[in-house]
Amino acid sequence: MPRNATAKAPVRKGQVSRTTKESQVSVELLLDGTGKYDVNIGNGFFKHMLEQLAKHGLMDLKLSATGDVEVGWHHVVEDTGIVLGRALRQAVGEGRGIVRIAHAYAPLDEALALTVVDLSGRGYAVVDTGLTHEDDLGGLPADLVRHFLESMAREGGVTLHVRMLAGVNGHHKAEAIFKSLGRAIRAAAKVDGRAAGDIPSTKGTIRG
Ligand SMILES: [Mn+2]
Repeated sequence: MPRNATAKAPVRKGQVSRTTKESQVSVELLLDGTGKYDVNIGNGFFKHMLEQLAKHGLMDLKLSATGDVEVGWHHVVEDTGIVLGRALRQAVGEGRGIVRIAHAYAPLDEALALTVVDLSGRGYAVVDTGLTHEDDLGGLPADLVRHFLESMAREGGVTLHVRMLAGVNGHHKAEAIFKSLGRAIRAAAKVDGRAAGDIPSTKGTIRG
């Protein structure tokens, strides 16, 4: 019998809370979930985006975020990216046996987004959302999508590349990004049985 054949796989979970003078954010993330979500963030559009991430990532996500929205959505959205990134990093852990590098295309009507992730422990982002100031994201400034992705990648130890390959409508473009991000993370975090629990790096660590 192979070693650990009867041992239960570890629960890959991240649980992080962060309170500052600008925001209070808490995240519970189950990597091997079924796409259930319970998202409480005052912005309806951004809630919709985070739900896409959970649903298409097959991650169970419990998230609540509040803050100084009287100055705009900047702090709450950025800080949500920070905490979600930390929770993801915690859930990935040593990354034993994971695929590590994966990509996903997601269309939404005329919009087509490509996301490539490397769960490398190296937080870096090159993000082209294709969004402009004219795009109507239900009260969310479009540039905060980029800021969120960059914050999440940095804190999550994720190397992230996002490209908008086609698109006209702002809502479609943003939603295509979050769907492709969810699917790319899902594919990268998947455990490949052939990797036999190895850490997927010749360096021996993806912990940065
Ligand atoms: Mn900022």
